[in-house]
Amino acid sequence: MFVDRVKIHVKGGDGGDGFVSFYRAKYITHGGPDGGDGGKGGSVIFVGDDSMNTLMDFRYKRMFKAEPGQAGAKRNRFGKDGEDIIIKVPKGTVIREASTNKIMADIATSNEPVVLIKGGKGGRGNQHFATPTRQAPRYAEPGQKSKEYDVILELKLIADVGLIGFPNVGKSTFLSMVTNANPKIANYHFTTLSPNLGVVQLNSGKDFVLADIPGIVEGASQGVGLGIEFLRHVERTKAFIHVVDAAAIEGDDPVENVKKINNEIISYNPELAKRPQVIAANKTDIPGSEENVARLKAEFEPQGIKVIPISAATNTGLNAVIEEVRKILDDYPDDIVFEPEYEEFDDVSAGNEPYTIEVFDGNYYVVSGVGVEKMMGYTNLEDENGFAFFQRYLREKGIIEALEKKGIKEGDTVRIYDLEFTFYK
Ligand SMILES: Nc1nc2c(ncn2[C@@H]2O[C@H](COP(=O)(O)OP(=O)(O)OP(=O)(O)O)[C@@H](O)[C@H]2O)c(=O)[nH]1
Ligand SMILES: [Mg+2]
Repeated sequence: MFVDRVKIHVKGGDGGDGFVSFYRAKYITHGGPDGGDGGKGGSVIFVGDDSMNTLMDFRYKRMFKAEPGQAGAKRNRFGKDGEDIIIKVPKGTVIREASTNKIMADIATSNEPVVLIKGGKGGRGNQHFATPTRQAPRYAEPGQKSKEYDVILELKLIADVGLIGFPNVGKSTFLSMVTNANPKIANYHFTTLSPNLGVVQLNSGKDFVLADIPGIVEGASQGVGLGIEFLRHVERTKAFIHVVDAAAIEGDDPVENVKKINNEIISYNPELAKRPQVIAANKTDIPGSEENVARLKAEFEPQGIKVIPISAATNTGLNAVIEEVRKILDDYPDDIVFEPEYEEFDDVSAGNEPYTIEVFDGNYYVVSGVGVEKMMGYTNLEDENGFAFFQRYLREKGIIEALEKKGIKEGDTVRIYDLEFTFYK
């Protein structure tokens, strides 16, 4: 079975919490802080695998979690790092965030692993928070939370050229004649039930991959039939061979048929209008097809689309089509890769990020939350202006007010991730 779209759940490992403890031994009553750091959480990593052709493996297993980091422990012991989870997918798999449908990554051609979700950092133990005035800190950093998402995996086959056209026009016959593929061929619609790939081998060594895209009918882009399931596979192809039945065996008009298929493709994805195509006017071994070939030429050649009469069944004219397509590919050397559209903080609607304030010893205030952490990443706190900017942010977000409600006084300490400062009005 050809499975090319699945929804799965992925979760990064949270960082382990830092630990609060104090050195204890016989005769030593007030030992220094010795709470160890938490371990780093595991990351969610995707890698393209040449031996996979479908997403079938994901039909039964849908939860993928990296291991969390372990908490630190007394006597400066570190928590163990969580293991990464490595998810193998066929090359050509696009990963989308399910609720926004935005592209997070494209596991296209590279063999490099892609980190989709980073594991959370481990929190630091209380030994890091001792200062001359605070020798027994009862604060340790919590582990950083990682993220989790529902994602959609979508396989977009990696083929250079797509064979498109109505059912029964001879696409599979074409594929079988010019490549090593061995598809089923029969005189009825929907003989081919899933996309097929074949390699066109050329003496020049400039081989290319050809995909037979079945199932495109009128309305396919709106979900009629199975066509929409297969349309995604034309998105990476750099050119189309548009096969049409020039003998009009089924009585419909070849010129209209070409227009209908092109409309479906463009309404599926308007970008596809830019892909060059060659029209392969097939079944010209059948008498009476000359007139339709002439009509196709009159209609499409003025638009710059070549019409080449062929007979796939008798292997006539196929080389001319291949040569024409090879020329087009020479002008489009790069693979089509989908750029990520999803930003890590997209899920946080600006302005109402939640934050938390914890109070230790009545004078040590710890602020945390994804919004503040992000803001700190944006600001250069070493710089005076940067620090003023950050203070303004705290005021505007109501964090200063919230600290005051919790009872903060002048001279108390505020800690926000790596930043520690004394509170003054
Ligand atoms: N006379 C003639 N018949 C052909 C030619 N090419 C294909 N056919 C016949 O047309 C019918 C359909 O061919 P297929 O290659 O299965 O067509 P397809 O476009 O792959 O069809 P689906 O998989 O159903 O979408 C078969 O009976 C073929 O033998 C040709 O050049 N001349
Ligand atoms: Mg077929």
